[in-house]
Amino acid sequence: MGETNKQQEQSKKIKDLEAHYKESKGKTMTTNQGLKVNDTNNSLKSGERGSTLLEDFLLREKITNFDHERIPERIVHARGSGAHGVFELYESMEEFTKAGIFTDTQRKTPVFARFSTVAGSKGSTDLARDVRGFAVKFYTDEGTWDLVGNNMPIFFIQDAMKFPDLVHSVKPEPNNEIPQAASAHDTFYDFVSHATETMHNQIWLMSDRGIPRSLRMMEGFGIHTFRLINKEGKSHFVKFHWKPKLGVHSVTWDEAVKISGADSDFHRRDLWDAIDAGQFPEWELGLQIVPEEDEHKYDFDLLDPTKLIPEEMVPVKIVGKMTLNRNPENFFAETEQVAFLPGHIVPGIDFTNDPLLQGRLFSYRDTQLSRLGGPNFHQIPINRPVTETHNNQRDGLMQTEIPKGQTAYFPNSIGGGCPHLAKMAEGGFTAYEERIDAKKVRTRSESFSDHFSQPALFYRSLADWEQQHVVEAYSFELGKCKETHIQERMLWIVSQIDESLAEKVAKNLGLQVPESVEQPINQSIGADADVEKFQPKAKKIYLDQAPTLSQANTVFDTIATRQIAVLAADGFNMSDFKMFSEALEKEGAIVKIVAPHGGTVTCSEDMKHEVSAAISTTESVLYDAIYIPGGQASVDALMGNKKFIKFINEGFKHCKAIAASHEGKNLINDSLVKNYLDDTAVFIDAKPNDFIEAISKHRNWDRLNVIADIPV
Ligand code: HDE
Repeated sequence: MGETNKQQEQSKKIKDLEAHYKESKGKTMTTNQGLKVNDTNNSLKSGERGSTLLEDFLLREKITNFDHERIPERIVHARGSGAHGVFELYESMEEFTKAGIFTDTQRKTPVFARFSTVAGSKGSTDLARDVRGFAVKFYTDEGTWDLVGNNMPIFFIQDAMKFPDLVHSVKPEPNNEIPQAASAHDTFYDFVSHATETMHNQIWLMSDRGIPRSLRMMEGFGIHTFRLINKEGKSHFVKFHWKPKLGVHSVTWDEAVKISGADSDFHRRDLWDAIDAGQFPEWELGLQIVPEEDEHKYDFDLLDPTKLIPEEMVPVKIVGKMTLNRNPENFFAETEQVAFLPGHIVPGIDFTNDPLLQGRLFSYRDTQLSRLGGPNFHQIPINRPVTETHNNQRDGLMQTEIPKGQTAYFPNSIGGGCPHLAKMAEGGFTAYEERIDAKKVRTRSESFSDHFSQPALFYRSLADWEQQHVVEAYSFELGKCKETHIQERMLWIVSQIDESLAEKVAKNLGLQVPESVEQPINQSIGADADVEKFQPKAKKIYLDQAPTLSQANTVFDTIATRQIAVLAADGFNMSDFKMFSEALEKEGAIVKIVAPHGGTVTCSEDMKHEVSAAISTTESVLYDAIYIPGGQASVDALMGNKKFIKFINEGFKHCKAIAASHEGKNLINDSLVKNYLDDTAVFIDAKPNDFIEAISKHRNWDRLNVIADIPV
């Protein structure tokens, strides 16, 4: 289906937005009151060299507007990137839900997605080790549904009450506002080491999931258990999963650090460029459905947001696809002003008593009131539902609608009883009638007390290279802590997940794993809580391994949108270049010439080719693979610039595929790669297909075991 058709399908929201777009091309400049402006360069003065006059309303309007351009950044998830798209359903799920979005396969539901880092400020780097937000606003015919999730299937804490503590601990420390966008500091590990419920999300954060290759290559999760409600009012538990068509891939920490310097907008740019080029990112939506009767069947509590349901126990049923096909017109108006509320659900979807979810239902509306300035934030174009809205809520800051009529209350007769209520049969929302019979208590359920079985399952399920990355991540993060008692406390806690993991990290820190620590958890429960109930227990093994948790088992069948650096200078061999670039581009990869200088380079057939980046302005970490075509003059020129050698060594160290043709191998022979020519992702005078196959594997992680000696 072509782009134009797809865009027509999401036309409801686009049309709505179009009513608000403003195009200044060909227009005369005016003030906000519509006055035509004759001079916007000079203020009104008492004489050519005199002081500025209070009378100057043009200056005042321009400057006051500017003075108020910023709104408070989000307290968490401040840095984000958004895009428009469409959701299409593959098959009706009416057995489980009456939600139109899950029953009407003809429907193309417009969506707006926003991806974010959590801890950093709005201007921080994309490649911080962090959880990523994965929030999707579905503009459905029954009202807006916001699925506000993350790229990891579990959360740090079990109760909303602890969220401010968690966030205060990970944010820059309050005395000196250091460090920015980083969990590697004392306050974070002080907090998490006292609240062991955090350990599951904590170890996911230490894994490669914390440093994605692309926002387009991450999974998304609703995390909480929600409910689906069908026409008969029957409820099923559900967890929501987004599966990227490009697979789940990450960079290495060394790359993440370097990307942050080379291009701190790496993820934002990658998303924008892919959509701009028509290579629309796609995710399939999957449901993990559990019958109500099975609520207590598992070794963990479905209401505990620090637990996932392994796909090996309850498979994910793929039900539809989201395609992001349109970049925003204006970052502030759309990506910054979009307001997601987990409380935005539609008939057929409902909440559970997950105590974290329950707290979120309050927090998000509350935060928008100060972030977006008042109760009318739903009238901002990006937040407007595609359905009509009518109620008796009135006035407030920035009311942009003009409600007509004499009545703003219900019930009424003067207004003809309008707006009237909707029966359930007409789509009226009613909350799921859950039976409640309980005491009012301030406590934690004992069924939430197992903090280590799932982190251990996660670690056991990782491939060797993934485990090695976790060791390195813990060594880095704890190594950055200054307080030895916090490092030791963490080592003991990590040993509860996996002893060998703790031993390896301890060795890197130059410390010992302690035999025990004081009060592992009681500060995180309650002064009078029965601490014994929450002490670490023997881990439950309900699965030996859950292979779906490992990125080693993701999709490896495409090189679409992969960035290939072609190292070339004047005189490069055109037939080599043509053979490789055509084969790569046929598979959807992006071929970019990296040359000793900017502008153009001339090939062996005397044609000029545009240079994508001069070597002085780019780094290997911005590419997925490297190709060096032949051509003596070209290769001689490359060999004269040591940065090309660094580029190759570094690409090799980061386990990327490297290919060279004819004289191109001389450059390889000048690099440290010459010692590893039998590597399965190094190709000398090979066919493009072998190279393509290696790129589709993302990285040759086996290389990690043999290349420790390459300094970069
Ligand atoms: Fe959020 N979270 N959160 N969160 N969250 C916010 O809302 C909050 C939680 C998530 O792109 C804030 O509009 C509390 C879990 C995403 O605009 C704030 C609790 C999950 C985004 C807030 C949580 C998330 C936010 C800041 C514990 C994954 C960005 C600005 C009860 C399921 C959405 C805003 C966007 C944003 C509060 C826990 C995901 C402060 C109190 C669990 C993706 O309201």
